[in-house]
Amino acid sequence: MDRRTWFEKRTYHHGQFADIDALVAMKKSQGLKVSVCLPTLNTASTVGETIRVFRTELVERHDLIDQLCIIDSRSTDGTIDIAEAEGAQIFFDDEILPGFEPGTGKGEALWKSLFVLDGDIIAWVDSDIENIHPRFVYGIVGPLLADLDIGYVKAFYERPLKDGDVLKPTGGGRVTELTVRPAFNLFYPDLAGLIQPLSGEYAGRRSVLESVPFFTGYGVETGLLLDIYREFGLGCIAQTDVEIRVHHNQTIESLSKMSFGIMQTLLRRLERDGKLEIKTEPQTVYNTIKRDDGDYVMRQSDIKVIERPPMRSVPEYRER
Ligand SMILES: Nc1nc2c(ncn2[C@@H]2O[C@H](COP(=O)(O)OP(=O)(O)O)[C@@H](O)[C@H]2O)c(=O)[nH]1
Ligand SMILES: [Mg+2]
Repeated sequence: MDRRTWFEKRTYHHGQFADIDALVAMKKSQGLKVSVCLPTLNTASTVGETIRVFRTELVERHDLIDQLCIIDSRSTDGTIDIAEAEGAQIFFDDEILPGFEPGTGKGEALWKSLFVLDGDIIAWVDSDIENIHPRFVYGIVGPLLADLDIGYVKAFYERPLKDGDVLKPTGGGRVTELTVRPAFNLFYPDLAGLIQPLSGEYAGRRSVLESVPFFTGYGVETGLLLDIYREFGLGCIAQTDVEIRVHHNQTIESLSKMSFGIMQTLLRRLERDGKLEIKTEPQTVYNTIKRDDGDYVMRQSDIKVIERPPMRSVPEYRER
């Protein structure tokens, strides 16, 4: 499928899937189960409402979600108690597959969650969304139920940027525009039609998700796109407009670190895909410079992205 055709055929709007009972009927006739999992790390102010909305609308009122859970990395702000009180199942990534060298960050949590989730269709939704709505789930699950050729669906939206108390309509998604989109245009132009390649809301068939590696940290979204594209082709990927998403905008320093992890992912894939030869091992120590009382100080942190193997190659998973 060429990229223009892809853009026309594989770009949806959440409104096309708003008849949730019709989705439930498709789910049942196909004999599928849907798991929704929220990665959580200190998102106490938003996780409760997210679970409540999904539970009341998509578990109780309509039978779309069969498993609703969080995958947590030891939140300390009450996230876990709130999630439990709202009825979510709780998983901790550090308790899953303890035989692997420890990894960190969002990608580690998602990969581990694949080990414990039951669904044939799995949707991950960020837990820091401030304008949560059921469309963040049915918008990305809908295309998978409606079209068997689709294996992976990403949400896209406008990204407002909070500036103090002012909410500017655009300007969010800075890492997308400054790192991932330029890189895709340079080396993977087929993927340039993805409107929000880094969106944190995506759903996939287990058969697809268990076949690809996962990168730890913030490299996970970029890695999944590149690997699903390579293994299954552009036609397997779709995107759904879920309109506006408001979340916690990170500082430019945090985004700089995020970009560092994503660039590690991109470089590894460029090399594997024969697009670039890297002659030195990329460094994983990130130096940031801070202004402290009129002086500049240099700080170091280690941001190492690890590539986790496809889940279906893990013996414990196959046993399960
Ligand atoms: N379990 C887990 N979740 C994480 C971790 N890091 C981030 N998250 C969650 O992943 C989602 C996206 O992370 P966030 O920092 O908001 O990234 P951004 O939206 O790209 O700025 C949020 O719901 C976070 O709570 C982690 O180390 N472990
Ligand atoms: Mg966020």
